[in-house]
Amino acid sequence: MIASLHRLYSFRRCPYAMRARLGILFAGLQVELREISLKNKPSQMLAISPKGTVPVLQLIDGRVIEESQGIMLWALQQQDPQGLLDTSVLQQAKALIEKNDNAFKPWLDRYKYADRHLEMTQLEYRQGGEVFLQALEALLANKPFLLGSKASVADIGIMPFIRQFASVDKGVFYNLPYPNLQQWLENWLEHPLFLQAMTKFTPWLAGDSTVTFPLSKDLNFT
Ligand SMILES: N[C@@H](CCC(=O)N[C@@H](CS)C(=O)NCC(=O)O)C(=O)O
Repeated sequence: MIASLHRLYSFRRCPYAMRARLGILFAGLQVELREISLKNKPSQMLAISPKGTVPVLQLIDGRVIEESQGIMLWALQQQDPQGLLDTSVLQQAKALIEKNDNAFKPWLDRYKYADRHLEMTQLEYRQGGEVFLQALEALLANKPFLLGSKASVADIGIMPFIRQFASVDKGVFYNLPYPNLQQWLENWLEHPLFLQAMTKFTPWLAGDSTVTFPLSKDLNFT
């Protein structure tokens, strides 16, 4: 019998939900997972978060965190064995995540769905997004992670979006002059906690038995 757990509404392919799941994994927490389908959002999720986006975390005490950054930070504030919230880089990390969400993401969406945004060409959208890629490339010039020699919340908060940018056209991405960023992305794609964050779950239906994330067999005791 599983004691009461915080409950995460998530969608596997959503980059915002990925950063929330990465936060939970790096914190070494376990939550109840409700995988959703964006086309058929559960009424239980909409009741606690009417804006209808994932991820949403419902805490045991009833509080609801309905922004991915908030979930990531909350998880790592509970425990942070790898120091992703290192105070020496935290403000810089938050600023970089804001840039990702507010400046880069709109270019990414238009690059990905250029056929729905005919005001500019796909190349122009890609180049708009590359301004952020260039900034990341410069940060990675002399260190393995965005803000130093170890991972910070900036890496896990931004990585899912760079993955999505690369996936629009991998041939194009890997031919861009950003070798440090390409290597950084490759390293993250192979990271055991990222692989764990991408575990497949079938969408939750009322009455299903509790599913945990990570699955108990995958819990890390390191
Ligand atoms: N600002 C939100 C954005 C989350 C978001 O936009 N998630 C997308 C999926 S990637 C979503 O749920 N969209 C609602 C929909 O497509 O109906 C956050 O950081 O959590």
